[in-house]
Amino acid sequence: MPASIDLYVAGTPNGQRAVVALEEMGLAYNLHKLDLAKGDQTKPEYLAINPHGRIPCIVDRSGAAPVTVTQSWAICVYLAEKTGKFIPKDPAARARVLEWMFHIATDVMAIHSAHGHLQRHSPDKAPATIAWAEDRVRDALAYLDRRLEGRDYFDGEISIADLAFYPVYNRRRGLVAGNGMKNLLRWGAAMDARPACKRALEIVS
Ligand SMILES: N[C@@H](CCC(=O)N[C@@H](CS)C(=O)NCC(=O)O)C(=O)O
Repeated sequence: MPASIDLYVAGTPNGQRAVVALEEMGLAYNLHKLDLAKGDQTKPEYLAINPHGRIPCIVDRSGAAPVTVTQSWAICVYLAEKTGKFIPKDPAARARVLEWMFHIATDVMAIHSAHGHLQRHSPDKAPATIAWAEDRVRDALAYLDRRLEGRDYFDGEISIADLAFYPVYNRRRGLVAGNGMKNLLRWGAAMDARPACKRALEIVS
């Protein structure tokens, strides 16, 4: 019998984030891999599900009416609330987890993506611009490293903030190790040791 959640995804950090959440929360799902290079995300059948033509997207048919959620961060929050896992119930603790998750979603992810784009796709590959962006990524990671001093996770127990950052960390292992960010390395080793995290990166690599 098919699972009640359909996941539309590709092997990017944003896509992997949804897989990490589903795998860590132990939810069954039907995997639909899209080939972004071939433009699967622009086909009418996919645009009928997510008119923005982006991955990831889930459709949860477990309730009276289907629930469609786009935006990998919103998917993490939705699944955490659905399962009661990886998000605290106490409002103050919950606010701190969301604070860290949205810090990563905005301040970290924006420059991570921009740097990646400049490096791989910008026509002029201007060295000074790329160096500036890399420095900003390093600065963003260094702040996370400082946050993890004396802490196992971004706030309290492991939460969606940790799950959501893991695919970005996976792409930035070189920068983290190269700059001796020991707290992030310790955190990364703990995340790497989680079977669900490992599985997620293999499912959509
Ligand atoms: N903020 C969104 C970003 C979604 C997004 O841009 N997805 C990219 C892959 S990482 C995509 O679908 N790109 C296809 C395209 O731009 O045509 C999220 O976190 O889900």
